[in-house]
Amino acid sequence: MADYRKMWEDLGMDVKTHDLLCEALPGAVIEVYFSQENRPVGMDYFNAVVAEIHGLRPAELAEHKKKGGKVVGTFCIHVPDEVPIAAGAIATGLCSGSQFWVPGGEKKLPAATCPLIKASLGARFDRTCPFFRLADIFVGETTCDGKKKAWEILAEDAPMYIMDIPQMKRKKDYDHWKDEIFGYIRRMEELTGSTVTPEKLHEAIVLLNNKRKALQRLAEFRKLENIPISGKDVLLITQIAFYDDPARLTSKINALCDELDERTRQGVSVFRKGAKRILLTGTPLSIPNWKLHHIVESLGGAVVCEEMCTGIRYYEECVDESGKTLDEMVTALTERYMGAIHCACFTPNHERIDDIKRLVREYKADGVIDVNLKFCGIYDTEGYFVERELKNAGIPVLGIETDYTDQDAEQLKTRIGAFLEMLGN
Ligand code: BJ8
Repeated sequence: MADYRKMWEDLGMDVKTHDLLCEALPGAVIEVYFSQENRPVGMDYFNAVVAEIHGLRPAELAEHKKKGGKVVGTFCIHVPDEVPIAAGAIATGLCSGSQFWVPGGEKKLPAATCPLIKASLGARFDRTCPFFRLADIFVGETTCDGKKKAWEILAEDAPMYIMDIPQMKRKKDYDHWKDEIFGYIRRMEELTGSTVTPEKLHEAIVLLNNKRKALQRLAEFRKLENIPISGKDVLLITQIAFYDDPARLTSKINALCDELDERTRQGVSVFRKGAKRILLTGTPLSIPNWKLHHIVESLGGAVVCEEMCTGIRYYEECVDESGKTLDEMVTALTERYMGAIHCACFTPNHERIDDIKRLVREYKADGVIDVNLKFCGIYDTEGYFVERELKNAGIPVLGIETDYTDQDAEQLKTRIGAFLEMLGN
């Protein structure tokens, strides 16, 4: 494993944390979570990327900065990565999924804040995540109250740009989001000194659509009776897609899919026959949050789909590539980044429930687990409709609330185990 201590020092970070991660990550991550038998060989790349998450990709970002390039950190899938890419910057997802950063966040935020927000602030203020040190600017959005206020605190320590996402999806809301995307283009041009031309924006749209298409291809394998890859592996790949180089990642996913094609021809499944198929819906599962997939699949179930931002919402819809002018392209981005994402921050949000029902059919799910991160009020409240509508449609559903600690692992095992048993696992 490469030594990234020098880079950590240069970034003003705690080298002891670096050593701790070096020791803990490969052991804890690969051996505990990803040591299933019969894993596709194509997962080796993703293992390496996650095992060296504290250095491998950050070193590439540092290199880009040395050459005068900029790095843009984002927290939400409503924010179009095409814009910084078209301006010559690197866009990287920053949502944090580990308890490791939460106590740092609690120094600044009320304890009754969702762990995703606390971990994000903790990672920045405690100087324990290189991505949070390498970003030249953070792009926040006004999706939920916790985030809105957290951005004000983060702005005391780092340059922030805030995008105002509407709460409804009326014509004037689309117009507003389009204006916001134009504002984002101007801010990125100012940051990088490069103009976002129609040619560059088109290139960025195609680049990211290719990533989406590769992820869509991967998801198709989960619809099969014999599923050649675990849900945990697909989740890991999706999480890595938020920060890895998009062109390289696309080729690695496609290479893995070629291997999965061959497995499919041979009828290989990583699950035992009759494993109950579970769809997860709810709040995002940011890296390295694999808790629920690990529990479901260790108990003999198969996670076949995530109706989440770290799942189908991230890649199911492509951006229309037919636009010729900047205005047409920004309209296409508006449609994709507002119209096609059914986050609980919108009211009403019945499209999300329609999506879940459709995905249950497409992925032949036997049951749904509605996951809520503790203190996320909007998803928790929307759970009322989600669970009622699924029950009315005859779809078994289990609602759970969790955080990043392992304190509830035993309780979750019992509840999820009982749910799988009820489904006939
Ligand atoms: S589009 S889900 S990535 S906002 S879990 S921070 S909502 S209190 S993450 Fe999200 Fe964009 Fe929506 Fe997706 Fe707030 Fe809830 Fe925490 Fe959340």
